[in-house]
Amino acid sequence: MTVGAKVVIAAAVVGAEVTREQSPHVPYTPAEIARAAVDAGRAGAAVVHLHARWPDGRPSQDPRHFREIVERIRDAGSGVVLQVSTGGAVGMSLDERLGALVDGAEMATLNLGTMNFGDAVFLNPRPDVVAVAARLRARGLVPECEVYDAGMLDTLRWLLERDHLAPPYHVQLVLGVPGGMSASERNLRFLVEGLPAETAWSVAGVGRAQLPMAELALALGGHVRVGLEDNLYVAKGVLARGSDELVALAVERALRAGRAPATPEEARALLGIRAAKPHVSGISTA
Ligand code: KMH
Ligand code: ZN
Repeated sequence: MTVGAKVVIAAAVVGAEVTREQSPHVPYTPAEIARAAVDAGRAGAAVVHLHARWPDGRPSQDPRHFREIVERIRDAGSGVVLQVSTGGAVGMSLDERLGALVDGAEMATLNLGTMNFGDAVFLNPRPDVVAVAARLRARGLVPECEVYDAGMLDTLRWLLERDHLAPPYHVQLVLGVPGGMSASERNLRFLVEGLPAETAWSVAGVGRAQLPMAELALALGGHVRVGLEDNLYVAKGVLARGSDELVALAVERALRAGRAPATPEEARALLGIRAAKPHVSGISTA
């Protein structure tokens, strides 16, 4: 790692699993999700990882929801890097999940394997992984490879060897999902050692591991993801009022570690994303 290298802070502002019963601060509507993303950007996030919801909170991969979220973020003047989820929620078909690939997205997730996800199964058979990678390439999106377990790094190498995947790509080490690898220092170090050379990586620790994992990533030269998708609390028993609060804590930790947060433009350069095209609003205010 270059000493003092900038850190890309990503905010996962909603996800598919957390509910308003767990925290009243979970955003549901496109307007709420967009506001959470804009606030996270103001707090120091360079990237926002986006899911959508129906107004009643059910997970949605409906392109209309994603289009509205993207439009609202840009209408608010935010330049954050827009990363959409192709993971969606467990139980969704691959076609449904790919509804998130709307114009304006710059990155999208590529989940590298099937796994238990709590009591459910998150299906990502290898032919589907290859199909998603091809779709992202066709759309010019930078893939963020979601890695939950060590064997998924072998799948990463398999994809690279067969040119299903090529740089630029980014790796998110998601630790602490029940069914995946737990969020421990030993596991993080093991995964980082196993990454292909020159791979940009980040860690997303689930639950109370979020900030400790972020601190470790800062020390090891990685990037960090925080936000309500993975963790609802700023401290034991204290709910975060939004993902921006968690971003602010990550910024504080980053500065303390001598890693200034990257701006969205710096993040685009680090992640190999072409600069975002100028935005012309498509949202009707009527
Ligand atoms: N909701 C999880 C089942 C992604 O965004 O690509 C999958 C997920 C990963 O959140
Ligand atoms: Zn996600």
